[in-house]
Amino acid sequence: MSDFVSVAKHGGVAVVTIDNPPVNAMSFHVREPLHQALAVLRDEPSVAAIVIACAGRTFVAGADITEFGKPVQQPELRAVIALLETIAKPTVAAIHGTALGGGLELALGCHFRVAGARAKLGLPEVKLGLLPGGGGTVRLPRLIGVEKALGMIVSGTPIGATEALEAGLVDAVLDGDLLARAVRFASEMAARGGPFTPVRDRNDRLAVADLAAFDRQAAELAKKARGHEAPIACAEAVRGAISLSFDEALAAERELFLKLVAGDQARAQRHLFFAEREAAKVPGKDLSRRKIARVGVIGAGTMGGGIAMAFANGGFPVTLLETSQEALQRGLTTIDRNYAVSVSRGSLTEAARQQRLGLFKGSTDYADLADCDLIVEAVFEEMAVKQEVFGKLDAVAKPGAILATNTSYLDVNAIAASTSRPQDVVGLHFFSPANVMKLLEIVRAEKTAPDALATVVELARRIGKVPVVVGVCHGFVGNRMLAARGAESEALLFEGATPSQIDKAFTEFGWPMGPFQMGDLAGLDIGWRNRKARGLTAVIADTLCEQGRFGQKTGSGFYRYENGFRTPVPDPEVEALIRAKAAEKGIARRAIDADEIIERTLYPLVNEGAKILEEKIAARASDIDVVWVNGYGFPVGKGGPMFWAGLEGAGKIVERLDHWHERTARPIFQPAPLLRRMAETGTWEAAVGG
Ligand code: 3H9
Repeated sequence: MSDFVSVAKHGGVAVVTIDNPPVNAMSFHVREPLHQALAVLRDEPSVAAIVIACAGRTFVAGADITEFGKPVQQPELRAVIALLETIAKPTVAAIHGTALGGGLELALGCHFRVAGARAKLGLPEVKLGLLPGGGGTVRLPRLIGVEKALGMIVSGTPIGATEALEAGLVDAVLDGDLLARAVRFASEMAARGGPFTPVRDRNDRLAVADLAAFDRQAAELAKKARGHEAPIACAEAVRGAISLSFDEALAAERELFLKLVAGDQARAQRHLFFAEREAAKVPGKDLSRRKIARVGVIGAGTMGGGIAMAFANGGFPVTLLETSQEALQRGLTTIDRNYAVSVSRGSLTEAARQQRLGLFKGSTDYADLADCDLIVEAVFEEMAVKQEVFGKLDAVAKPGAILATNTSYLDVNAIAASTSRPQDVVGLHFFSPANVMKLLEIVRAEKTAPDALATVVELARRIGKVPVVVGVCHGFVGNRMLAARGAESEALLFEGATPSQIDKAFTEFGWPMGPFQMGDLAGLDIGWRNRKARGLTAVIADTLCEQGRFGQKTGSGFYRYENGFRTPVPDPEVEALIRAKAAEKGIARRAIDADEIIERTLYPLVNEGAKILEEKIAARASDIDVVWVNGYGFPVGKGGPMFWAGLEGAGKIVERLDHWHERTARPIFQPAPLLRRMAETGTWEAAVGG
C-alpha cells in the first residue's frame, strides 16, 4: 500500500502493519495510508477482523513530535481513530515495545488490545507540556476508571503489560509470537460474533465516578503543578470525560490541546526532548565502542557509593575500592541501607535488591581493579590526590580500560597527564545523589580518544543517565555557570534583599527552590571550605559558618529549621547580621524587587553560558539547557537558560547587562560577544555560525 503501511491477509484476518522507523511515530505519511487502508478494510466482505501491528522495535510511540507547531496535515490522528470506531468487525491492537501517547490513543480506538509481556503503555504527553490530544483523556477513563486514568495522564508514567491487564487497559498478555497470537485472538473474536462496543460507548466506569472526589484529587495536583500548565489542563480534560458527553469532551480536549501545543511551555519541553537526544550524539563516523563488562569505583563515600549504585542499577558488576576495611564496610552498609529504603518504599522488590547487592565486590587492593573495563575515581577533590590515584591506576588497569575522574572542577588534562595513557582518560561528573540524579557531564580532555568518549556516552544512556559532553574548564558547564549565578547573591543581600525574598523570586520563576534554601540543604560548610582553600570569602555565608550554622543539618543556616522539620523559617538574626555587615561596608539598603533579582542572577547565568559556547566548552546551546534542567533544577517549562534567553529576548538581556556593568563594573555583567550576536541574529545557531 505504502512504504509505511502495509496490509496482509491471514485467512479472514487483515493485519495492518505500520513501519515508520525508528519508533513508528504517527507522521502524516503514516496517517494517510492508514486511514485509506482502514476505510477499505471496513467495507471489505472477505475481512472478518483487523489487527493493527507495528514493525521494528516498538508499537507506535506517539504522534510525530516534529510536526507540532506546524500546520496539521489531514487526516489528523483523531480522524483515523474516529474511522476505526466506525468499524463493526473486531479490531485488535497488537502491542509490543511501547504504546505511548498517540500510539496508545490509536490502540484505544480498537475494540481490543493485546500486548507482549514486556510491553509498556502510557500517555506521556504531559512531559512534553501537552495533554493527550487524540481522545486519550476521554477514552482511557472509560476503560480503566477515572482515578487510575488521571494518575497515568498527569504523571505521564507508562505501566507494564501485567498492570495494564489488571486495570482493564489490555484484554490479554500474550507470550511467544505476538502477531500470530493476536491474529488468532482476532479470529476468535470474529467467530464469537458482535456487536463489539467501541471504547467511546463504554460508560459503566464513568457512571460510578465521584465528581467531588475527583475535584479534590485535581486540586491536590494543581498545588503540585508549580506553574506548569499541562498537568492542570490534563485534569480539566479528564473532568470533561465525566461531566460532558463523549463528543463534547473530545472537543474540549482538542481545544485544550491546541492551546498547550502553541504555548511556550510545550515549545520549551519539545526543545528539551530533542536537545537530550542530540546531546547524546558523539560526532565522528563509525566510531567503535569498547566493551564494558565490569566497572571499578574508587571511594565508597557518598559520591562513590552513589556512582557504584548507578552502575549496579544498570546491571553492571562493580568493584568498590577503599583505603581501609572500615571505610569499605561503611560504604557497603550505606549502599545496603539505601536499597532497603527503596524496598520499604515499594520502588524496588526484595529480589531485585538481592540481585543488585550481589553485583558488588569490595576491595582495598588496587590490583583488584585489573579486570575492570571502566574505573571511576571519586576521591577527595584535590589535584595531588587525584594524580596519585591515576598514577596507581596506570600501573594496574588493563590496556584499553577507560579511566574516569569524577572531579567537579579540576583540570582533566592535568589528571590525564599523570598516566601514560591520556587517550583513555575522561571526566565523568556525576551529580549527587549519583544513583538518582539524571545528569552526567562527560568531560572530553584534550587527548581523550573518540571511541572512549563514544563508549561512555552510550554507557551513560544504558544506566539511565542524560549525558552531555563538555570541554575542560574550571567547573565545566554546570558549576561554572552556577558560580556566575551566585556571584550577585551576596551583593543583593547587602543592598537590601533578604534570603527569603531572593528565594521567592526563584520559586516564582519556577525553580524548585532558591539559592539560599539550596545552600542550606547541601550544607554551607562545603562552599566555606572550598573558599578557604582558594583564599576567597563570602562575608555573610562565612560568618554563618563560623557560628556553626551549616544549614539544615545543624538546624540553622540562612534560615532556621524548627523541631527537625525541613521547612525554612526566615530568621531575624540572619537579617540583623546582613544589616550589620551592610552598615560596616557603608551600604545604604533599599527595596529590591523580583525583576532586579532575576536580572542580576539569571542574566549572568545566560551570559556565562554564551561564553562557554563561544569557547566551545559546550558544543551546542541546547547542551547547556540539558545540563541546567537535569542537574540544577532550571524549570523545564522554560527550556533551560539558553532557550529561555530566546523567550526573554537576548536584546533585553544585553541591554540590562550593559546597565549593570556600567553601574558595577563587575565582569559577570559584561555581555559576551556571542550574546550580542544572538541578540542580532535571533538564534544561537546563527550566532555561533556568524
Ligand atoms: C502525542 O502523541 C500527542 C497526541 O496525544 C496527540 C496528537 C494530536 N516523534 O528516545 P530515542 C525519535 S505526543 C518524533 O533515542 P529510545 C527521537 O528523537 C508524543 N520523533 O529511543 C530519536 O531520533 P534521533 C507522545 C520521535 O529507544 C529516535 O526517535 N509520545 C518520537 O531510547 C529514537 O528515540 C512520547 O512522548 C516521536 N514521538 O526510546 C514518546 N519519539 O535518532 C516519545 C522518538 O534522530 N518517545 N523519536 O535522535 C520516547 O519516549 C522514546 O523515544 C521511546 C524510545 C521510549 C519511544
